[in-house]
Amino acid sequence: MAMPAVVDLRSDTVTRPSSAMRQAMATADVGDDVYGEDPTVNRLEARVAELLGKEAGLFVPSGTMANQVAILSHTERGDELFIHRDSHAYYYEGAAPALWAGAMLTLMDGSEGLFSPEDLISAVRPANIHHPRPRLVCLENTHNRAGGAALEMSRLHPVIKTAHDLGLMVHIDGARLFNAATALNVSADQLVQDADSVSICLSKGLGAPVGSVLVGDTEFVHRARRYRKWLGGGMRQAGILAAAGLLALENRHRLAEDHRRARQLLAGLRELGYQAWGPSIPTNMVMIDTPGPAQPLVQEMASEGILMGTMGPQRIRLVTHLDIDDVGVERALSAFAKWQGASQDAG
Ligand code: TLP
Repeated sequence: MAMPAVVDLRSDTVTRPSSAMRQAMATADVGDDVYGEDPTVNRLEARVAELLGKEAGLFVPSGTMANQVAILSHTERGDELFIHRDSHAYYYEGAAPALWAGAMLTLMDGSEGLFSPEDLISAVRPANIHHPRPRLVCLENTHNRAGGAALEMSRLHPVIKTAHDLGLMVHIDGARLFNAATALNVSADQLVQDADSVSICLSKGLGAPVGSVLVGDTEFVHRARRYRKWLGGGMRQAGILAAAGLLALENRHRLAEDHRRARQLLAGLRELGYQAWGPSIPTNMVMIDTPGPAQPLVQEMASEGILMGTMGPQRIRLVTHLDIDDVGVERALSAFAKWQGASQDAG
């Protein structure tokens, strides 16, 4: 008998390209993108810039490279960058801002991955040769470690305005920006209208195999193009990947389905007695805090074909995406019920 397919809730990065996407990749019109001659890449860059209301775009291999190219393009060595301590560009990018940009990171606190304008004002020190030059604020929407929190404009705007008043630039890591826009019922361009640069990932909930796009004004993207080359991200017939990206953008219209399934998982887990939680405006993630180490539950679930990731020794993350259907949600919940039953019997 065929083994039932694995329900992979580790991340929305695990999706595999559909046959339509593979077909679009196979037939993509391509050229050498380092010469600026790949028509499909050019189309993708223009399309994302248009969707986000910015002048220009740059196709890069990953979300990490998009963030790092943005930081390089906004700063000079020794400049100061203000970022929440739970942000991806600090927490999960292997000290890259220090390695590439030589930036000094000042870590900020605040609920759901966002700090307050007041905290930013107190963190920025006056111009003085003793201090680094304050230069950039990095925000993240949705916020991954905050459980996929969608941050609404009324919360973002005061921070962005304060940053600008203080003479700082603002970059938004919008790896899952379309999830935020969907959950908040606003257009993505509205959500980022005040930001100086924004990156989005095509390879997360949108389902492309590879790729991110960084957008901003023409002059910024010109600088970014140079730094992308610097990091080895100048790709040649990258239209093969951009074709998948263009198709993936259409999947932004179905993200509400992933959010619905995440809500079902959350409700089901709570009913079973798990300490499951989501942020105030949830998207496609559910977190579970475990009373002891998370690993035994992760391993037990894996043996049932349900894969999950951790976000700390006692925290599990579940992410819904294109390849998780209603049956997958049911299968996950029955496996959780089985484990809960077994651990109650043991207790
Ligand atoms: N996030 C991954 C892991 O690295 C944690 C995931 O599974 O969620 N910004 C944000 C907000 C992200 O969540 C990620 C990836 C990135 C940037 C980096 O994207 P890639 O993996 O394309 O470099």
